[in-house]
Amino acid sequence: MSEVPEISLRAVELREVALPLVRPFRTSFGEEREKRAILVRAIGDDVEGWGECVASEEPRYSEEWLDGAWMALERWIAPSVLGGEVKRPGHVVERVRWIRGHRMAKAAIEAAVLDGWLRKAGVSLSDHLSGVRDRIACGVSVGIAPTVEEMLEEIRGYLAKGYRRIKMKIEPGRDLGVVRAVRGALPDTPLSVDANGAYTPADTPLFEALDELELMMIEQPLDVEDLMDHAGLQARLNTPICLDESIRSASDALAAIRLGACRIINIKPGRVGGILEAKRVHDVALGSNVPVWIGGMLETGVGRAANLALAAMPGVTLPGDTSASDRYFSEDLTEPFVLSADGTMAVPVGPGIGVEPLQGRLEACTVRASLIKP
Ligand code: NPG
Repeated sequence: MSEVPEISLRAVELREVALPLVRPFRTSFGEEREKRAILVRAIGDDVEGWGECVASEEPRYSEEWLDGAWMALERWIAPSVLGGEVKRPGHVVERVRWIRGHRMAKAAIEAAVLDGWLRKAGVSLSDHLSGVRDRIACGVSVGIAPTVEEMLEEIRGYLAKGYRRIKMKIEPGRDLGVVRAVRGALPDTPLSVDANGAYTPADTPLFEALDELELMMIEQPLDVEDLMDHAGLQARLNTPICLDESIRSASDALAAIRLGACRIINIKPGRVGGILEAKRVHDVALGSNVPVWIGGMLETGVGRAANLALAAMPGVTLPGDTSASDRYFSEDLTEPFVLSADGTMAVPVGPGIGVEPLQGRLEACTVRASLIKP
């Protein structure tokens, strides 16, 4: 960036939004029927920026949950950010460093300040992250369905739209049989599975059986804390293990790679505490020739736009859970993101994340709001 702009942050607005999902999303953690998210608006003197907090309603995916993130933002994070000068996005990280954890909440405010700062500079997030592509390949994540037939019907619908990879959620009892049936019906489709940490090393024979099914990857088979066990399992499998929940920072990524705990990494900015840390995870992986892809947390258009910009980075060589708006919502909060028939989506080119919530939609979806001033 030739000229470094500065912003002067005046206030932070939080909004909780609720949007019905087009179909329930079931994982090994449970089922979601509605998307609830906290949107953060960074209000500067002459510019505004938006970020989305991906904490779910219940602390199942990680320790964070929506109401806890709201409290952390309101009580600690926003006041810390507003308590001193924030002129650049890097200042946000410095100001909240004393607060332990709460990565998803911190990431949302960093994203909002980064968006405002880039809007002022007239630079897109993708350019800021040294993105190398203007369209990205998209995959789709398929929740656990009551029957194989229903799962296959949903998968065929996504393939007809052009999605380039299908990720199936698995849980104990709904795993090998379903995956075998889908692989049998779709021998050439790029398939992966995601266990969200639902298994233990005692399930190694199950993974050895899945290893025969030519999957692109097995995502987060074991517990979030078990890097050593993942290394032991990876040594027994040809299929790459992809880590998601276990990678909470660039330093976790380095440790996992050095231990041989994974051969692929899923990057989610919320999980690692921000877009800037997500870029560091990418850089660590690229330096070790470990492919990465951008995950998804059922984001509205605000979070999705940032994910698409991240997906333009050079090391993101696998299709992500960066699906089109209509996979989640009949009406998004922003102008919808649309999949092309070739299974790609355009990276936003406007300044910052390149999109904003539509005012009417935002008002209609808001369930609570809070304005935090210094
Ligand atoms: O397409 O945004 C999407 C969803 C992708 O499967 C997906 N996300 O474990 O990665 C995951 C899962 C998830 C969703 C986790 C919501 C937590 C909350």
